[in-house]
Formats: sequence, structure tokens, C-alpha cells
Amino acid sequence: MSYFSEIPTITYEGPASDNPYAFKFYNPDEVIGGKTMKEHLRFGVAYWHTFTEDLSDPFGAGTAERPWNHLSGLDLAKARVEAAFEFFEKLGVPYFCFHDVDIAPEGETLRESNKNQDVIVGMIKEYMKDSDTKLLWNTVNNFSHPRFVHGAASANNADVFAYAAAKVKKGLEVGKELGAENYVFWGGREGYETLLNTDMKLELDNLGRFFHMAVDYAKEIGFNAQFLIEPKPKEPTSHQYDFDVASGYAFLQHYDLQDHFKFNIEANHATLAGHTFEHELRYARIHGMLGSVDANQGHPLLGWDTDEFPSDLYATTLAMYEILKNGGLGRGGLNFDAKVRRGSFEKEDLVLAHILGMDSFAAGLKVAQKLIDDGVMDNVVEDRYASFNEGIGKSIVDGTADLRSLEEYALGLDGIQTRSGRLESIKATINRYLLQAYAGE
Ligand code: XLS
Ligand code: NI
Ligand code: NI
Repeated sequence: MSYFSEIPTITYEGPASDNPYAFKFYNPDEVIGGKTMKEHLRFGVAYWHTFTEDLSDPFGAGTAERPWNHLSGLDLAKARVEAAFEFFEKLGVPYFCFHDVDIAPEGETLRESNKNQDVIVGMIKEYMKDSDTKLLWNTVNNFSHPRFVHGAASANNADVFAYAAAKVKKGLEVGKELGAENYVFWGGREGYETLLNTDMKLELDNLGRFFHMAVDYAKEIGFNAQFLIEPKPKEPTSHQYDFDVASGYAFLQHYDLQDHFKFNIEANHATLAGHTFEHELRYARIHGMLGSVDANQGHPLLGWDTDEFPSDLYATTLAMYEILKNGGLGRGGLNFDAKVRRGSFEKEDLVLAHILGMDSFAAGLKVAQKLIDDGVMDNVVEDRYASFNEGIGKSIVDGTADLRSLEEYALGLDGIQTRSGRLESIKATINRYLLQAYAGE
């Protein structure tokens, strides 16, 4: 059965093309800075938003018109697998990602849920044999079902902790079975609503214990995926423990987990935390903790996780800048944790949205590489911090300065010269690079 037969295979036609079913900037084989675009970008499709999502919101029912909507149970799950692999091929996306409950229906019992999963995992494995698309990461949904109302690994109820642990155990087995490159932990309800009824210390300690158990089990079964924590400051709980990269990194270090994890950074989560996307990427990068990216964007006027497909070229450029400076994403990738708007309910929109996202990051990659090649920001930064390369600055950086030597130096200063940061000029330069990157093509 074909679900996207009317849609052509999407190929690169270049920026001058007005064919909506073509890439304008994503040219998979084009070499940028020594690697192909495909190798740099490692795009992934989020199964939940593209095949499971019905586009409901807190105020209204689902609107998604999907050719598999008439089915239910395992038949529905199987149809989605067929549709997914057809979709991956049409777009030429190298990866996909899923939660356990995205791919298979939950049963009455854990045993039954696992059985359903086995059926669909077996089917996915068969499809993967004939496909170039691999599993970027899998995870388990330990937040939707009412049993997780008070959290999963940070729940107040030990039975819930055990249930969540059992689901992760299965998730690790599934990841191994399908050759996942990474395994993600997003703490869906790992946080709290109010401190009035919360033992924060026990919850955090339990979260630490939970992650250690996962690390140990993965090792035991020989599942060598990269483990990723996905920070998010709030939603659904008012305070999520993995608030942002900085707090997540402190958590990992406190519980001696820092060598086993990196971060999966989502753009919309960064903005919810009051950061820019590039701030989170930078913070992770300079600590050697940048693992993977959930590529989306939030709405500037809305304070929640709207998970829009990325279209802001300024943001994708600055994100790709950090990724290139990181030396790439390694085993990670750019997973479109993004959904079409509720008003974009036709199945064609799924394809068009991915074209938008892939083109936006491809353009960002090209501009970012040019900015790096020309040293645009590097030159500014080098010049701006030049005082630390010699004299008193050098003594601070190399650790030979102390308060006494600095006082002596400061007492001898005859005024301090500070210089402009030239922010507006740098922004003007970036605009010029953005507009010129595709001039004449
Ligand atoms: C929700 C998260 C979620 C994770 C995977 O906000 O982004 O989709 O990526 O559980
Ligand atoms: Ni995400
Ligand atoms: Ni999110």
C-alpha cells in the first residue's frame, strides 16, 4: 500500500526553483568545508510528530487528515511503519527517531505493551533492511500515561519508578535491536508542581540512580549508543529538573554521570529557558557535551513548546556555526522535533514542512561555513580579548597572577581604555553573508 504516491521523490533544484516539491538549498552531495551536506546535517524525522500526531491542541480536536486514520490498534501501527519508510525515501532523510508509544499501542499490561512493541520493532527491522534510513535515537514515553502523573524516575511512588525503569530497560533493548546511534532521556514529568509536597533531594537522588541503572544495563547488553539528556525548563511540570544545559551539566557531574551522557539540545526548549538556541549549543560545545539537536523553533509570541519547523535562517546559521565549531555532531543529528501547524492538516504538509526545515538548515550550514572561512566572528573575538594574550592579561590566564599582583598593576594604571563591541556592525556583516550566500545561483 502506498500513502504518498502522488508526491514525487524530492530532489535538489536550487534556489531559483519554484517547485514546492524540491529542495532549494539542501543539496545532499554538495561538499561544504570538506564534508557533504548530508554528512553534516544528519537529518532525522520525528515519528511522533509526523506519523502519530493528530494535531489536537488544548482547545480543540485533532485535525490531521491521514490515509491511515481509519485504522486502529496494531493495524494502525503497521500502516504507520509502511507510510514512514515511504516518506523517508521520498525525502532522502538518513534518520528517524521515536518513543516506544509512538510506534506501537500500549496494552492493558506492561507485558502486553512489550509484545505489541516486539511486533512493530520486528517490522521496522525488516523495513530497515531495504532502506538507507537508520535510527538516530529512540526513547520511551514516561510522561503521557496517568500512572506518570507525579513523575517517573522522580515520582513519589516506588511502583512508578519500577514501571518507568522497566520501560527504559525495554527501550534499551529495542535501541540495540535496531542499531540506534543514540538513546535519549527527556524528563517529561521529572520535575515538580510545588515544593509544598515534594522531597526534592530524594527525587534528584532517584533520578541519578535511574540514569546509573540505565548506563549499567546498556553496558551489560552491549548497547553502545551515545546517551543524551534533553533539557527543558518547564512544561509539563512547572519546574523540570533538567532545566537547561548548565543545570543539567551540574546534575550530571554531581551524580558522576558526566562521562556517560551528552546533551540533545532543542531550540524551543532553549527559548523556554530564557536562552537562545545558540547559547545552549555553545554551553554544551565548550564543555564537550554537545551530542545532538532537536531542530525546531518556538513562536516568539507564545510561551510554550510550539515545536514549529525551523524557518528562521538567522537562527539556523548561528546554530550551524556552533555545530561546525564543534567539529560536527558526531553520532548525533538534526532531528525535526517539529510538527505542522494545526491548520496544515493535509498529508502534503508533512512533506512541505520537512523541505522547509531541511532547506533552512542547509542554508544556515552554507552561511556558517563562509562566516568561519572568513573568520568573521573569530577575528572580532580575537581582537576583543587581545589583552589576555600578553602582560597582565597573560598572567591572569596562565595562573601566575594573584590579588596582590593585580592590585599593584591596577594602582599603576592611568585610566582604562575600553572599546566598542561593534555589535551592530557584526550583525550587518552577517546579514550581508546571508543575502550573498546564494546570490547568482
Ligand atoms: C518534548 C520533547 C520530546 C523529546 C523526546 O518537549 O521535546 O519530544 O524530544 O521525548
Ligand atoms: Ni525534543
Ligand atoms: Ni520539545
